[in-house]
Amino acid sequence: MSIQIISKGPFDGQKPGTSGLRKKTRVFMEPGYLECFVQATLNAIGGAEGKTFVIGGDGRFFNREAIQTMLKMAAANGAAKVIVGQGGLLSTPAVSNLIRQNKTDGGFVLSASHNPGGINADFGVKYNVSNGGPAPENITQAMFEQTQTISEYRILEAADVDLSTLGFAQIGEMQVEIIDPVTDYQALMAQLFDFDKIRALFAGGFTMRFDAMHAVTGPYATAILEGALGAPAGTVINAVPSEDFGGGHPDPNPVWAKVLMDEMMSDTAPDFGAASDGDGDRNMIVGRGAYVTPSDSLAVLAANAHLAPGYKAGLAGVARSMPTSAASDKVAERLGLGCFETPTGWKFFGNLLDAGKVTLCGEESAGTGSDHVREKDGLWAVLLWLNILAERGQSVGEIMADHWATYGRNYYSRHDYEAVPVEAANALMQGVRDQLDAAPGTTHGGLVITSADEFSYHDPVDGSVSHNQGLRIGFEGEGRAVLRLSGTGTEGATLRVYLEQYAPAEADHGLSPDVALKAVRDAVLSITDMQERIGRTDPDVKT
Ligand code: VG1
Ligand code: CO
Repeated sequence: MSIQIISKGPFDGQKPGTSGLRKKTRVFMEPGYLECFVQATLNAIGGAEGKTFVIGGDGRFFNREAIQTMLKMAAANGAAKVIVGQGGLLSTPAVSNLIRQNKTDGGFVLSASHNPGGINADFGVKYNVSNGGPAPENITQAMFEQTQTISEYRILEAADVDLSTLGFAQIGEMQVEIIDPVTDYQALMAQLFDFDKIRALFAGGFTMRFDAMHAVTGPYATAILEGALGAPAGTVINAVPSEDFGGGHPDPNPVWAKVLMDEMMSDTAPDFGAASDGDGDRNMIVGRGAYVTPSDSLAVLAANAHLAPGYKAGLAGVARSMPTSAASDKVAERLGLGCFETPTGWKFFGNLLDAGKVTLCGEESAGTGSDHVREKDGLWAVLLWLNILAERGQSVGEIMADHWATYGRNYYSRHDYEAVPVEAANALMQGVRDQLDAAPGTTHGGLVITSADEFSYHDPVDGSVSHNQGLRIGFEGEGRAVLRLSGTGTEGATLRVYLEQYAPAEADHGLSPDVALKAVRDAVLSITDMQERIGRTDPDVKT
């Protein structure tokens, strides 16, 4: 076995986006591409000599090959040990947990999350640091600089490791430990939640459907829901991870999880429905006839988390990403909890969690999590909901109605415009940026603008500042619109428009979101000149 030092070839600088580096699978498969990005990452963290890592992925096409390459590179770079999930599988929250539990130096997740998988679809690599969370901005910046200057990568010429058998293997001087992907994660969940109470709920006839969307949560949900908690077989559907997620988008929202949504809105709906994404860090929550927006879910979890054993002492605070609705702020305000607004992307929650300033975090894109790991965690959110349902003995619909009657309702919707030509998307954003200063006091679509700015985040823990994190426009009557460009797309630009309208506790909470948000949407179409700028006003996906 010999270490090969291979020159970088045509690899160009690459900047990780909102959540790691995401590209077309064929790009990652080009000779040297994955290798250069991995080497740049190892260089950026000061090398791999003597270090320990966790590696696993969501099972998409190219997952196994990429892991073999990365193991040989870790060995050639002097790493002491790598922990890998059996079959190459690990969910993002499971990786975060394993990094923390084993005190490793970091870990890699191979996933493009909710993006589709396959040779003609997407692949991705995320690097997480020793606290278990996504690499913070100073590290992603160092990675980017390395990708621009890298001249060679190191790889061991060695046979592939058999990832199908649990136990230890050796590759050069490096030890590889192949572990069951579910065991440690399940043990953590059993500590946080009242499994006996949830088991009794199912034993009493409570029904549920969990759509794993052919992605990584299948084995986790089957073991925990149908195994440990005794839910009937068939509760978990699409439970076997497939390389192309059954040809769909493993994105847990009413559009991509339509089959589940249709069932939940039908006469034969089970009591509770949920879904999760490709790498298991997101969740969708839906009751019988009652879809719960991710922003509302965060607020309900914040108001009720103390009902679960892991949170019975109460919460230190709640953080939400800036585009997420202010529903959780209303809860924090009333309960006297810390309340934080961060840029999009889980990496911005890490410092707040490490400093003990917040216990729960959430994003409007269906990511919810707590200080139990340093990632969002889909199945965790589902189990917390189950624990709350078991304690309260009410339906999801009743819990939502009660929540709105207490805190008011933040009507909310995100409209995505996909594959917009990059120049047109940038021009639209710049057009709005140019109006920000003069906007307050002006009227658009019949609404008076009360505030307008571009969000900069000042991290209260380390003092770092992140600029250009989205355009915010506030309207009279607690309406709000946010505009930003996605950092995870792989084709053109994706423009995200986030619409919000608050209705106080005593107001009507039964409007359809489209109706409640019409005025804010009209204002956005006006201030962006959307038809002029991108030639359309109808979004591709509404969630
Ligand atoms: C999207 C979401 C964001 C999320 C990110 C990664 O980013 O909006 O909230 O953190 O995906 O999620 P963007 O830049 O496309 O809006 V995922 O599940 O990697 O893990
Ligand atoms: Co994800």
